Amino acid sequence: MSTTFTRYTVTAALPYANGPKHIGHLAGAYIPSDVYVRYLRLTGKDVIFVCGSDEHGTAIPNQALKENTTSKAIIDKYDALIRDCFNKLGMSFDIYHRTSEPIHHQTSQEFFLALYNKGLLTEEVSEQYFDTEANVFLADRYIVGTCPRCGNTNAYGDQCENCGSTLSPRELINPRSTLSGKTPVLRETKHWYLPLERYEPWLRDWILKSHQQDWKPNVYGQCKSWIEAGLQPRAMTRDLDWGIKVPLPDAEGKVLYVWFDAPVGYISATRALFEEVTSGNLKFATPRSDLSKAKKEDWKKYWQAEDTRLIHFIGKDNIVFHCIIFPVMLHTSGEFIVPDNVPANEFMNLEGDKMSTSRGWSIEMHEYLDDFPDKPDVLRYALLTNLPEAKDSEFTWKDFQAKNNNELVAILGNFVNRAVVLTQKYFDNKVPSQKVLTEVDKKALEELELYPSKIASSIEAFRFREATANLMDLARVGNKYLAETEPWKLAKTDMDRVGTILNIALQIAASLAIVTEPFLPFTSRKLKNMLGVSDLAWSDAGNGALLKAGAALNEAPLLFEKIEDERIEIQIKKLIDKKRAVEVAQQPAEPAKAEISFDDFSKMDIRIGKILKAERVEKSKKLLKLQVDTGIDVRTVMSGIAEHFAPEVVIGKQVTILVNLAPRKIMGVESQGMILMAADKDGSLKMLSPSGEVVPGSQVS
Ligand code: B3M
Ligand code: ZN
Repeated sequence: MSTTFTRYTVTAALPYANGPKHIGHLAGAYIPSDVYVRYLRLTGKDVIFVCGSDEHGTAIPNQALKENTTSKAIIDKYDALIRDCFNKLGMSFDIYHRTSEPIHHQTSQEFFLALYNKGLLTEEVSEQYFDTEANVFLADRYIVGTCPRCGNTNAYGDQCENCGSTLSPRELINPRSTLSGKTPVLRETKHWYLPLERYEPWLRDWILKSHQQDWKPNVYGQCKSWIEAGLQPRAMTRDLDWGIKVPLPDAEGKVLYVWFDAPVGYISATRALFEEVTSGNLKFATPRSDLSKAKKEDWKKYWQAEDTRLIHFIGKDNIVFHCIIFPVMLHTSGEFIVPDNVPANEFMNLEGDKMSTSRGWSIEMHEYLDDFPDKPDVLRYALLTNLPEAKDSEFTWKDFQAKNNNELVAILGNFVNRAVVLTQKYFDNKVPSQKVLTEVDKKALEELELYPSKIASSIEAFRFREATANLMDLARVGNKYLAETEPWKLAKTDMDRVGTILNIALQIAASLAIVTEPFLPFTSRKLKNMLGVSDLAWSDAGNGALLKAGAALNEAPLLFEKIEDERIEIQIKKLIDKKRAVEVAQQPAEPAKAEISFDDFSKMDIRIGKILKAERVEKSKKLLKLQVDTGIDVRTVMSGIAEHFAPEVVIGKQVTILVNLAPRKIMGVESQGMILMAADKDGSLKMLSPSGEVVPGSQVS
């Protein structure tokens, strides 16, 4: 398209505040968007970068149910966690907002009403499951029943976790409500729909015709198949008690669909940014460029002016929402621009398997930062060199280590270090001057000049992997130059020559300080400090005379440090342990045994006893020989708990004992009863002790 853009609105998908986010999310939307925006800022572009927590949808109350707390507590907890991680990883949002904020509720309701008042939404009554006891319509996740495909009796209304089928609540056999356990009834409910099918011609024209060339094939392909499959009306409201109220009189108990309100969140965040900047009260905003002359209403320019370039960074599971549903909303409202590009990434796998927080196979952002707090750039680099841009990619800890040791340390760090340390050694830490240039020098300077535009065009084409590779290649140019010229060998004979070489090496380092900024912002800052430069623009990169002769350099700490095998092995083990722990926790409970009568039960004489003595049994790993005061008598019990409890630990403990079990000979000793234990899912045993000391012989009933 021929539009010339004068400003940019860049968004990164709003993460659901229902749990921690993992490094796959970083690789999908966040690190690429941050590189892009940092680059735009360095080129002097007018750009805002907005993001925030997505705090609605059933994902939030679902998590509250799991953690036995409120939805509000969930969003507060995970918004804070995600916000903190993004910050530590250098995400340079102008604002990181929250969809629970009043300004967002207002913006979403206004948006909905605008469409409603123009008659752009259709009303439809349908039947949905209703829990007559809890008095609510049930979201898909609140209905369980038997899977029609595999017979799993605990399938959810939207999915069976046993066989992986996608389901709808009406397909479940014997549905029951998770709120009351009751069988739900079908009840009529009214919802408002966005008739997507009406926009098919517009979508065909806008996406299939106009963006065939510039959208990534994975994104374009998904849009095409959606459009070609035939678009359907999509409900924009839900029966739910968590979310933004539908602003209509006859919509009691209804909220906006989370995929209606969440993308509007980008607009609300922009409004909030300009409100905060103009009021001087910065709560969610950290404006990165000078907005001091901005007016409150300027947010409109970033969403309504045709010369604004809107770009959404997302993961592939969000394509339909950002390329079809939200654009239709924007377009049909008649007030907003639509995205010019949606450079969605595919998924990043982890050590040979899909990354998944719920299955425990993931590296959460905070887990990484806890273990490598001083290495945000190493993660950024490892992800950038491995982004799932065209197809799914894979993160492995070995690769992470190799990227750090063989590239960041051995190439970039090593080059910068040699240039700076030699300058300290021979030139009192001041930039030496360039004298006569040889062919090798000229070649190095020519290469230096080419790299920034090479990197820039990769970034502009959303090819961040390639851009990162180019960046490291520039450091390679520097290393090669030093290896060829060997200034350390000339120090005795030709100081002019040494000065010229180090000057050129330092010029390359200075350009690296600029071009690393979007990718490795923490490293870039260190490097700039070292070289005593600041406030450089992208256009300064490639300049072979950026550093002036005589300028003083600063302390030169190492930019990167080697990561030893041991640290990597710890991480791999941690991952395996975490997955195992989740599997254990998720094992379903054993099904109930056959029913018994009260008489059956009362035949058992269960008491509280006290262990007086405990000793190991020769030739047995499992048995402890116990003397137990049952209140009736003191008797011997052989108990298979030796692998779980040391004898000295159990002495003096009150335990639950079945006293009228027929005696049995075990390892030649008569055992006169049975100690009752709880077997945890991981196979460990726990004693059943009364919550307060009781008299031995007390009956359990
Ligand atoms: N929260 C889904 C996700 O995190 C959703 C994105 C909203 S972007 C407007 O994948
Ligand atoms: Zn199933």
